[in-house]
Amino acid sequence: MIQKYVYGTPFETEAVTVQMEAVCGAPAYGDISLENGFCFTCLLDAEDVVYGLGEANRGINKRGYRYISDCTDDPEHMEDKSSLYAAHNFIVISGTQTFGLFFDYPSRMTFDVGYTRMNTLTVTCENADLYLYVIEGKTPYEIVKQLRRIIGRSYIPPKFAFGFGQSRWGYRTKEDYREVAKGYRRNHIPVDMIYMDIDYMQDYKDFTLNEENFSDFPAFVQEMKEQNIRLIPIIDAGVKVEKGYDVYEEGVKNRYFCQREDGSDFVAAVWPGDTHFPDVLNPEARAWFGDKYKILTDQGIEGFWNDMNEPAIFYTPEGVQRAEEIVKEFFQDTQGKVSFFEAKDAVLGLSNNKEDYASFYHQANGRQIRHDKVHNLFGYNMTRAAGEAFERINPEKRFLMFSRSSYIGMHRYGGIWTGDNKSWWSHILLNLKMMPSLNMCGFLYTGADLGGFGADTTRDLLLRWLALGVFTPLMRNHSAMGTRDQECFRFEGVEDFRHIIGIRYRLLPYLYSEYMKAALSDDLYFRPLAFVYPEDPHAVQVEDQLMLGDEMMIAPVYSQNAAGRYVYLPEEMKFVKFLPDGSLHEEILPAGHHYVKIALNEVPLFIRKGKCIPLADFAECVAALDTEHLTMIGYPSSAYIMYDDDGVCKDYDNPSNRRILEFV
Ligand code: MIG
Repeated sequence: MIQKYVYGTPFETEAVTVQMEAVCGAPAYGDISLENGFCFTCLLDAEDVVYGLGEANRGINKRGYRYISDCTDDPEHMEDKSSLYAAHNFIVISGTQTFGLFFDYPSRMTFDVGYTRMNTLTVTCENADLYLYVIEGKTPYEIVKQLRRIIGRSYIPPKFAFGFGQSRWGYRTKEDYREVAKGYRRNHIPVDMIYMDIDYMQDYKDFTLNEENFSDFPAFVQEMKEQNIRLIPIIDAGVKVEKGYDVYEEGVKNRYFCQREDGSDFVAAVWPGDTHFPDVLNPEARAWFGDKYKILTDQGIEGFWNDMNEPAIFYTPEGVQRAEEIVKEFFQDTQGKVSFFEAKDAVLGLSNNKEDYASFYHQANGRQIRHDKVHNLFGYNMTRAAGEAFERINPEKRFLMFSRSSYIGMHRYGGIWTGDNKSWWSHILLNLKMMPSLNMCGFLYTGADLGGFGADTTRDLLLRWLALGVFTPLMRNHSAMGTRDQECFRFEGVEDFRHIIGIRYRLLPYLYSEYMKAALSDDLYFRPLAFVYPEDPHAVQVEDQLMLGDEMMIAPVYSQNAAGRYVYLPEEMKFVKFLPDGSLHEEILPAGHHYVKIALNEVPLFIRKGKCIPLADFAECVAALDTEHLTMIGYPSSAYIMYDDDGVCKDYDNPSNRRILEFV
């Protein structure tokens, strides 16, 4: 059962798609105070577990820390960070009392999950203008499914998006792209997508191509497609201020950009230098911005990634002025009234500055609203702009779309990648832990930058991370400019990379099938073990293994120089290892703890008792996959219902999409 409560005058975020009447009175759980903004508190019993918060730091169980929903471009994902790129305000308390809470509030919100006081959950925000959805159910899993039912179906990408993608910030010319394509195809390492980062654009102008490097772009897109490789360009939030640039001119003329209080267009410096932000909260401006994607789809592009949409701000002219005064004062008199630290902070604080976010406005829901009051909705609505435009461009066809910033509701229009992680072993584990939480909030098409974005990767780190990426719907190797080359073919022993990525393709019929089943029934693709084994007291402790679909459990290796790892099996399972010679190691393991050996060039998985999964032959791209001739692995005398379709159209409910595969 779900009850909706209303406080003050909430902003309509359209996170929830089902019409519901708000009820009066106090929720059955916790206490609410409206004295100083909004404050929800409730007591937590010692054994209670708190799930949710989607893209957030730390564990699957969120207890013991403080998380702040405040979409931020911060590439340093250290353990002490409380805000990342997204705001997913859904939590489930599981224990003595089991209930879910979705706070539909588009600005900064703090979740103190036993941080200030170990036994207290406190959720606060500045303005008491929000909807609160209180969800009751027997188990956390049931509660999650109920939330999913009211927020609308998760985004479904085209099937090619389940292939492997290579990305790097710094590819500049056609030759750069050809070299990557060649590196993969010559080495027979499967690949389906190569991502285009900001350097493809002319002066970082959205929807343009560098004139010198990308003459006759449609022919180049075609050239890549002939190798079964799709180019996936990035789109940034800020539109460059430049006379004569049509997107800029149209936006200014039609008042489609966010404005300052005095009505002038707000200026934020990002990659292109000065930019204006399209007012994606205004439906008319959103439609206009979305239609711009057609400039690229008309040239054969079938997918995009939306970046910098927190929105990230390097600095503003006003901010520079503020900082300048402080710094000047400091330099004039280093012993005087401005301290060194104040001066330093004035410069470092130029980016993503609170004051800047409080100095521009949107035209939304028929009124003017200051950006900081709806800050967490920008990435959502930028991606919605694209998603709604794709429906106009070609309603029959699926496009690949994922975003950096997001809010619940955006899950209907695209997936997400988890932003600028590092080539750190701990970030493999963070990647793993985020996945089920993201699924709970509706984000199914997700993945991290495999190998790590910042810092130099190592061969073993990349291999281990890929062995997790095999299972994440978005499987992309991406790295930052200035870091060590990270394409798989740059390393010694390319056969190991071919093998591991090849396993992705061999498993793809199953992974795609489970993704589609999850999306079509508002279910989870990744589940914490405790969702599947609620009666098992050990399952809830496991944060480094996940259930994938109904048949599988995964347990990747995430420590350097480890020859294997410990796993916990809540029930008997079949341990399957894909060995580098193409054969399988299969072994039935009883319930309990085990140490399993897993070499760097092996991919482990576990099949649940009495279940089976299909396996395809190796293929170098999704188009070459033979989904007719599948081998079954797992427990004999079982069957699997496989979902499959053409991967392009939206004919999801066609009964012929489902067939029974028997493992005799
Ligand atoms: O300020 O486009 O998260 O994936 O490579 C950095 C360059 C901007 C941040 C994204 C990253 C991308 C990078 N972008």
